[in-house]
Amino acid sequence: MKHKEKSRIIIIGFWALILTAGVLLAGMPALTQQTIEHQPNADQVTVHENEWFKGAYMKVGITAEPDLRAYNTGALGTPNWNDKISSIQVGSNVKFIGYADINYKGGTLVVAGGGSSTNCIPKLSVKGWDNKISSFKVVLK
Ligand SMILES: [Ca+2]
Repeated sequence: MKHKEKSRIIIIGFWALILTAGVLLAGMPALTQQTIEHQPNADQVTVHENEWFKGAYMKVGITAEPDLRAYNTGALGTPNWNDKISSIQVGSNVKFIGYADINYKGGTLVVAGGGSSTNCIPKLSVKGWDNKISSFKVVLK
C-alpha cells in the first residue's frame, strides 16, 4: 500500500470514529435527563411503570406499602400500581424489597442501593420481575 493511500484510510477512519461518537452522544441526553429527573436521593426509591424509567413513576422514602392496588398510576382508566412496576432506581442508603403478592407475601425481589450511588435497574424483566410486584418495603441498607 502506498503511503498516501494509507494516510487517507486513517483519515476516513478518524472521521468515522468522530461521527459514531457524535451519534452516541446525541442519543444520550434524553435518557440521562429522564433518569436524573426521577432520580431518588440516597434515602429514596423511584419505581417506574415502564422499562428504562419511563411512564408513570412514584418516588418514595423509607416505607412499607402492603397493597399497591391502593395507588393510582394516573393513567387513563385509573389503573393501579399492582403488577405494574417495570424498572426501579434505588438510593445508596436503602434497600428495596418487592413482593409478588399483597401484604408482603409470595416471592421477594431484593435490590440494594449502590455503594455510593443509585442502583438503576432499567429492566426488571431481566430478573423475571416485570409487572409482578404487588407490595414493597423500602428499608435502610
Ligand atoms: Ca409495567
